Amino acid sequence: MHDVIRLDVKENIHSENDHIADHVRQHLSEDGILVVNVMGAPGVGKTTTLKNIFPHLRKAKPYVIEGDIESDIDTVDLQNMGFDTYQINTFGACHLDAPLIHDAIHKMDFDKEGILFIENIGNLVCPAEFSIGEHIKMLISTVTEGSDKPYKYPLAFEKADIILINKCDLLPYVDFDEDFFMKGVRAQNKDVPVFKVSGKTGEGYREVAAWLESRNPD
Ligand SMILES: Nc1nc2c(ncn2[C@@H]2O[C@H](COP(=O)(O)OP(=O)(O)OP(=O)(O)O)[C@@H](O)[C@H]2O)c(=O)[nH]1
Ligand SMILES: [Mg+2]
Repeated sequence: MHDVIRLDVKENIHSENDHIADHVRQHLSEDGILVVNVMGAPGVGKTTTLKNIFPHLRKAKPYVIEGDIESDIDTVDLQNMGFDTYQINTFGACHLDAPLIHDAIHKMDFDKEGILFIENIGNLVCPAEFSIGEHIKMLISTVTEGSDKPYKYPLAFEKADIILINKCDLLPYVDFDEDFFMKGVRAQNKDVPVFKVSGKTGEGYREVAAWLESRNPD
């Protein structure tokens, strides 16, 4: 039988990631680029949200980094619409990290002040734990996911700077309890702004775009 040795680990396991994230944030701030980390479960409408926000941006040029485990479907879609989009594939990892974003931004050309939207891997757990150099964490939830998500996945809701409730066109067809959802959100995050949107009707995105454009990348 071997002796068990206890080791006190004093260094934060995220410290190297956070150091690179700070560098990414500072670098892009100096270029006048606001960085938005777009998070949410698979299929909540992250890419749909980007497509709907972009036409409402009055001054900021949109840039996109698409994070997927595999495939470039969303990137090809956005490039065909004329948006500067860079693909990252993690081939297994369930979230993006700061070193991946650091490499990506050095391959991109930021020719104008704007907003870099980083669509994280579809996942309501891991992305919330890693800083990737963002100024804003934008969490997308949907009425089809159910109103209990803030209670079951609290970290994502706690860390969000803005929350969108998407697919509101489907409210008549699903049992989404908005009061229960908002009670769960407020238990984690007292002040976060919450916007109801729909990629089907286009409602809500003008207000989201205006809110984003009112933020400073400092
Ligand atoms: N009815 C309805 N469908 C929506 C809405 N938003 C997105 N969808 C549909 O939901 C599906 C997923 O949308 P995406 O925008 O690809 O979702 P995503 O979060 O980017 O998905 P991943 O990148 O795979 O994680 C698509 O079939 C969309 O057309 C909405 O507001 N209402
Ligand atoms: Mg997508």
